[in-house]
Amino acid sequence: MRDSNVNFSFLHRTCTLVVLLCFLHISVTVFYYVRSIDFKQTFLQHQQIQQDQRKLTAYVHGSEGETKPTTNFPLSRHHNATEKSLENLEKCPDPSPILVGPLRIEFSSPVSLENVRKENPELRMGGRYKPKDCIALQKVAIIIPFRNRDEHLKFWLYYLHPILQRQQLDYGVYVINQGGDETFNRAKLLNVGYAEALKEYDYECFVFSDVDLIPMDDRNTYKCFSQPRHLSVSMDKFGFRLPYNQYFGGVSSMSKEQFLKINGFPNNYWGWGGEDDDIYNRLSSKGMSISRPSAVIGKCRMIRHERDKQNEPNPQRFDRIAHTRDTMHKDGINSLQYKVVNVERDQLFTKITVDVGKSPN
Ligand code: UDH
Ligand code: NGS
Repeated sequence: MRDSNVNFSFLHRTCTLVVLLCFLHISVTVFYYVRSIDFKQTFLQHQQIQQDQRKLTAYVHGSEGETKPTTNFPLSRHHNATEKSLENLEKCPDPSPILVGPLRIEFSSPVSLENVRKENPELRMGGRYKPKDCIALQKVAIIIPFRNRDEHLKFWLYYLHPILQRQQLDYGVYVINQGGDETFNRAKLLNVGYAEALKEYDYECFVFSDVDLIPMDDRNTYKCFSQPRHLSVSMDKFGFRLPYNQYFGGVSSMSKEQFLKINGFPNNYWGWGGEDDDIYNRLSSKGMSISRPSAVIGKCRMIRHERDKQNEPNPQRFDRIAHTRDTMHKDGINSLQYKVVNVERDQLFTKITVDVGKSPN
């Protein structure tokens, strides 16, 4: 009897120990299981934050017109990440360190716009670009007066987009197409370009470029200076020199302030000639001087062409440029009237077709 009691007590203790051990084992297992879930969640959260920040950086570099990425993350976290990305961007160096200098420009083989689009993948709809890694020194609208010069425009886009990107500008290309077949009016189209570009973005600088002029050196930066700038100073067709000292045709740039100081450009020069001299007169009457690159950096090529239809020499031009000082305050950006007929947004440009009316004579 005593023996069986001892056996029972031994068995009881053994069982209690086994139960305790099992309990301990389960507790330890549960403890580690719970910890592993915790860790997994933290890891996933971390990954999600990183992803979120990446999206945000892309957004900061993206277009103003783009829709914001929608994420479910708290606003405060977004906010911090935005501040950080913007803080990290510094102003682009001036001059741009990625310029290459003299360029070979020729017009013998035709250009395919599809190739130009492929070769410039960083362009955004409307011919817009800004550098990814730094804040561009200037926001520049490039305005091209246009009608019926598609082949020239292809060369312009082919050569200029890579140059403008190397110049690290925050830019947009606006082709202002005169609709209808009335006499051409270059200066009025340039006024329209100024007004339309400003509706789209807070541009501070305006470059006015003929469609058939290509710079031969990318150090000729398409931006604005403390004085109005004449950029096409050394054209092949003039033997790489100025045709006369006051010449302001071809390609020029003006800040918004400079442009407004002269009340923009004249609207009443119908046909070829004189409007660029009128602009020169406006600038000099306001005490401004013309800034220019050197004859070496300012070299450019013109695509040879015949005189366009409906752009005959304007017989009134000499009389008009003799009276710029009297007329400039009532004829200019303050009296501009036109109708937008169509807007086409391509990866390489924004083409705005306008009705600018016709000459009263
Ligand atoms: N433009 C057009 N379409 C036209 C007329 C002018 O797009 O029908 C634009 C274009 O951007 C051009 C600019 O306006 O580059 C200036 O016009 P232009 O090229 O006619 O002026 P330019 O002084 O030539 O360069 C004048 C004609 C020269 C004829 C020479 C014949 N050998
Ligand atoms: C001047 C014209 C300008 C013109 C310049 C160059 O005579 O408008 O020639 O012309 N001024 C007048 O006619 C008053 S070009 O050789 O490029 O055709 O820009």
